[in-house]
Amino acid sequence: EARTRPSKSQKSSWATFLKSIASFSGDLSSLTAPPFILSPISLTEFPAYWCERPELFSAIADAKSDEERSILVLKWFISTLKGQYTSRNEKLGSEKKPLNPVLGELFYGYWPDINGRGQTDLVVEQVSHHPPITAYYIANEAKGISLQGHSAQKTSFSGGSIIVKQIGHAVLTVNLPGGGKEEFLITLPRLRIDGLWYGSPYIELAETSYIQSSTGWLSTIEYKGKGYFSGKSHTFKASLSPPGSSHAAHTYEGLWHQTSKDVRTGTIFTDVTSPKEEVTVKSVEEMDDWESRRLWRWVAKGIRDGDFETASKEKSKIENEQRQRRKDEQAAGTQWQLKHFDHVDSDPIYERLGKLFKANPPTEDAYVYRHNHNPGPTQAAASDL
Ligand code: CLR
Repeated sequence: EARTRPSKSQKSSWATFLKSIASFSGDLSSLTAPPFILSPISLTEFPAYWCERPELFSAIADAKSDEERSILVLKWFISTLKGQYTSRNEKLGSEKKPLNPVLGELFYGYWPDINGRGQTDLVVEQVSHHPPITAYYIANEAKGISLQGHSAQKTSFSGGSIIVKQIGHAVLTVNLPGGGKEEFLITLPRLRIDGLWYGSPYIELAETSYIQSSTGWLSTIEYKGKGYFSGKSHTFKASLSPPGSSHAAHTYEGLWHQTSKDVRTGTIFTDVTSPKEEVTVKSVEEMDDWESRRLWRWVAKGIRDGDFETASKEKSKIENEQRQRRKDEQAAGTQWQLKHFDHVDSDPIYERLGKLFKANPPTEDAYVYRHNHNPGPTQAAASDL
């Protein structure tokens, strides 16, 4: 639980790092950061944040109307934000630089079926290394709910903060009791990484994100930090409007990392002050060589033990192996085959639902989960990593 406070010698390496990000824009993952800011966790683990309150995810299936379904989706979404954006500060002392996944890196897990909520399964694959893109599929089959999405980032530096534009989107699909399905297009907020001067970075959310249902209901979520709506950090306001109307039927506001209220009734909307439920994974011994925790095992141990020499030696091994793999593929004229996802240049769901709220950009690519996957020949050689 020790809060990461940089020492004197760390301060000079931090200053050098800050200078390098100030004159940089694009892919932060490629910058070398000072050891004290390194996290032992790979970005492929992050999609698990979507389901750390599994009962809110499964509850979406029990909605009695389109309106109620949109309310429950918004409630679940807001309740994921604390985990997504503040959990490293709680666990590691500050926001840190995650391990940059290799192409083909995998992360699997599940949340068990408790009290009839159904089991929820998670599949994550690193689908690109340059630029880093992570694809995920989360499904509660018993309840007929799934979330498919991908995540990439564009970073820039402004006013002493790192600005992170999230690229990618998620689609939540709900099978309806009477047959048919409802889809929700979820766009992602912009992040600002503050606290850089003090060497203890943390995230603030900014601007607006949307959840557009195929029924027409639309949630518009506005994010503000210190000194805006309420003067507090991590503030949001959300409004939910019915099909074809811009007049809100419901508005909610509060702190996404604590509680929020229904503005009209004054009742509690979200409350994330109780503990969340981390994803269950196999032990490292049982994992495949491409699974994140096994792949990064010795690097992560080095970082955790403060043995950065071992960490960087082990990291170089992985990177060299990857470089060799790319060279071999080039020489053989072959291409890396994704294991669980198919890339599409333009996502028809994004285009169709994005139009309803004038999404910008009007079109985006997507990684579609391949239900009956057939591991390609490249994966057969995975054990020689
Ligand atoms: C990934 C997708 C998740 C939400 C999320 C949370 C934190 C973000 C991360 C995403 C992407 C990588 C990120 C990270 C915070 C810091 C880190 C932007 C969007 C960058 C690469 C590291 C910056 C280094 C500083 C801490 C100095 O759903």
